[in-house]
Amino acid sequence: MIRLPITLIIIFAISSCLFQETDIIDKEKIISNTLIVSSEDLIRDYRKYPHDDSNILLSEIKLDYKFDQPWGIEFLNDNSIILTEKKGYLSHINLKTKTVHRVKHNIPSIQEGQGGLLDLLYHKDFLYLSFTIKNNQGKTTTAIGRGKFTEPFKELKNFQIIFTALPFINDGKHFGSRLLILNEHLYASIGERGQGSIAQDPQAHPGSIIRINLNGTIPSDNPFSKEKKEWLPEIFQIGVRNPQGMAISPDNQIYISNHGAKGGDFIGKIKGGGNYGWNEIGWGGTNYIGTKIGTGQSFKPEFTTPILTWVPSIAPSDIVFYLGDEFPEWNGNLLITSLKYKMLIKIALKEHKVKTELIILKDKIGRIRDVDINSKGEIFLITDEKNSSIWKLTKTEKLKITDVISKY
Ligand SMILES: [Ca+2]
Repeated sequence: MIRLPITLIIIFAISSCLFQETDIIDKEKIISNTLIVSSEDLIRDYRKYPHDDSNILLSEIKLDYKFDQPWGIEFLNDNSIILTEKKGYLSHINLKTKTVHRVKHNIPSIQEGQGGLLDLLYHKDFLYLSFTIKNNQGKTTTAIGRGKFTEPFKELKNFQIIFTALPFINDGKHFGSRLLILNEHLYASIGERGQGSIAQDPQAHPGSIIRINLNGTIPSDNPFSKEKKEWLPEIFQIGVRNPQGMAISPDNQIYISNHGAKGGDFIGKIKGGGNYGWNEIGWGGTNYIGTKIGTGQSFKPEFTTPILTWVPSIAPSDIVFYLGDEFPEWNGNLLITSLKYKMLIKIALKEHKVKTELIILKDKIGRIRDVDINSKGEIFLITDEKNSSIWKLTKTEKLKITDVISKY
C-alpha cells in the first residue's frame, strides 16, 4: 500500500462480488483503475448499518448464579467455561449441569473505577489473567499473572505476576485489557489510564500493546532490540487509548479494538514498532468537550492506520474472528461487541479491508462485554451488567429442525 498524507491509494480490481450487506464501494471514488479512498472514508456511522437478526436464535443459559459485571469468559472445553467478575470472583461453569462454582485463588486484584479482575486465557494448563492492582500510595495499574488449576478447577494455585504496567497512576480509567497468545508469545492491550500523551511515551507501558514470553521474560525480537532502542523491552506498539479487544485473524495477524474519545473508536491490526498516534490524533473523534485532539487531523501518515473507525463511538469491547459450523457463511468474519449501543456487529474483511458491515444483535441483552465461540461455532456473550448471565447465539433454522424431530 502506498500512503500519501490525506489519501490512501489502493489498487483495486473491480470484482463482480455481490455484497449482501452494507457495500462501502459507493463511498469511494474510482479513478481509472485506481481507487482513491480518502482517509475520512475509514470513518463509519453504525446508524447506517443494516440490522438483521432473522438468522439467529438468542437464548439465555439458565445457571444457578447471576454474575455481577462479568468481564471475560474462556472455554476450557465445550461444557466448561471460566468466567471473571470485576469484583474479583473467578468461576467455573459447567454447561451440562448449569452450575457455577467459585474457584479459590489469591490473585491480588482490586476493583476500582473501570478496573478489577479482567481478561483470562487458558493455555497449556496455565490460566493467564489481567487485573488491576494497587500500590501502597493508592495508585493503580494493570498487571498480568498466571496460575494452574487443581483438579477439577476448584482452586488456582501457584499464582505469579508475570507483568506489571508501569508507572502506577492515580486514576480509575482505561486499564485495557485483553490477552492473546500467538506463537507462544503473550500479547496484552494496556490502556492509557486517562493520561493522554503517556501513550506516546515508549518509556511507559500505559497506552501500548505489550508482547512477552509466557513466563514473563522478554522476547529477543521485540522492537527495543531492533529499531526502537529507547522503548521499554515489553512494548510492541504504542499510541493506543483503551484497547479492550484482541483477536487473531485466519491468516495469523492480530487485530485490536480501541476506545477513542468522543468518536474515533477503531479496529486495526497491530504492528511491531508501530504507533497508532494517540493523543496526537483522534481517528475522527474529538475530546469530550468538543475540542480537537492534537492538530485536529483524523489520521497522519506517520501513524498506523486503522481499518475503520466509528463516529459516534460505539465503545467496542472484545472482538473475535468467527470460525465454526453453526454459521458457516460467517467464517472469517470479525465479530465486534459494543458496550454503549448494546450491539454485536459483524464485518467481512477482504485483504484486511472492510467489505460489509452488519448489526446482528442490538438492545436485547445489555452492554456486551465479551464474546467467545465454542468448537461447534455457537457464539457466547456476556454483558457488563448486574444480575448478568451468559447468552448463546445459534441458528434459527436448527431450532426449527430440532422441534420437528422432537415431535416424532
Ligand atoms: Ca473473548
